[in-house]
Amino acid sequence: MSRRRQIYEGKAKILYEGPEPGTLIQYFKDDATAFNAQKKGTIQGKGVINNRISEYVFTRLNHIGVPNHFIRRLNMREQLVRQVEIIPIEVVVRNVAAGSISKRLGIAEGEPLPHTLLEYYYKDDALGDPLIAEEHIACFGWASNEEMQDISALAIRVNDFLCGMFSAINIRLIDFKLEFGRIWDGDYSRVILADEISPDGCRLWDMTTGEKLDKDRFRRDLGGEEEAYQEVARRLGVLQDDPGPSEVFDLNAHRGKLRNSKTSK
Ligand code: AIR
Ligand code: ASP
Repeated sequence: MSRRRQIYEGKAKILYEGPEPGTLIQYFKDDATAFNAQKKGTIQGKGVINNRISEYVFTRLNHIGVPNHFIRRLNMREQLVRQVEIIPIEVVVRNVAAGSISKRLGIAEGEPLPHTLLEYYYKDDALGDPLIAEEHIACFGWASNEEMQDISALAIRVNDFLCGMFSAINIRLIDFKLEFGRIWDGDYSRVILADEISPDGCRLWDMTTGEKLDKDRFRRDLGGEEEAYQEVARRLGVLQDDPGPSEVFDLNAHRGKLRNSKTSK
C-alpha cells in the first residue's frame, strides 16, 4: 500500500489524507485511554467494532437528515469521511446522572435527570477538557451563536434517535459525547456531526440488569470490555461475517478472534 500522509493522531483514532480533496480516512485503533490519558490500555478488537458501530449509527442518522461526515466504510478499521474544521467543543448529552456530573454535583449515578441536559467542554487535552458555559464559547469565538443553535438542535435530535435505537435492543442511553465540524462552501459554512459514536463515547446500560456495556468497564477496571463492545455490536446486528467492500485479507486476521468469542454469533 502506498504511504499516506497522516493528518492527526488522537487517543483512539488516526486521520490520514483521503483519496480526494476534502476527504479523510479515519482509522480506528484498539488503544483506550481514560482520565485524560493518565490511564492507558488496549481493548482487543475495539477499533474494528467501533468502526462498524459508528458506520451503522452515522448511516442511520444520515437517513433521518442529521448531516454528518461519514461517507463509507473502507475496510475493517477505516472509513472515508468528509474533512471538516473541527469545532473545539465536546458536546455531552445527559439523560441520566453518571460520571462527572454525579461527582461534581453529588447526584447518585442512575438518577434520571429532570430533563435532558446539554453540557459543553472545551476540547483541550493540556487543560483536561474543562467544562465551559455557552458564554465562554461566544466570548472566545469558538463557535457562532448561529452554529450553537444548530449544534444544540442536532444534539437533541441525535439523542432522541439514539434513545429509541438503543431501547429497541434493551439498552438505556445514559449519556454520550458528540463533536461537530464546519464545512465550507465558498464563503458559506455549515456544521455537521463528526468524530464517532461508539461505546467509547457513550454510557450504555443493559435495561434489565443495569450492566455497563461501554468504556466505563475499562475506566473502572470492571473487566470484560471486549465482550461488552461486542455485545452492543451484536445487538445492533452489525457484527456479521460480511467483509465489506474489500479487505478480505484483513478480515481473516480477525476472524478467529471474533468467532471464538462467546458473544459473537
Ligand atoms: N466522553 C466525554 N469525553 C470523552 C468521552 N468519551 C463521554 C463519556 C460519557 C460522557 O461523555 O464516554 O459517555 C460523559 O462523560 P463524563 O466523564 O463527563 O461523565
Ligand atoms: N476523555 C476520554 C475518556 O475518558 C479519554 C481520556 O480522558 O483519555 O473517555
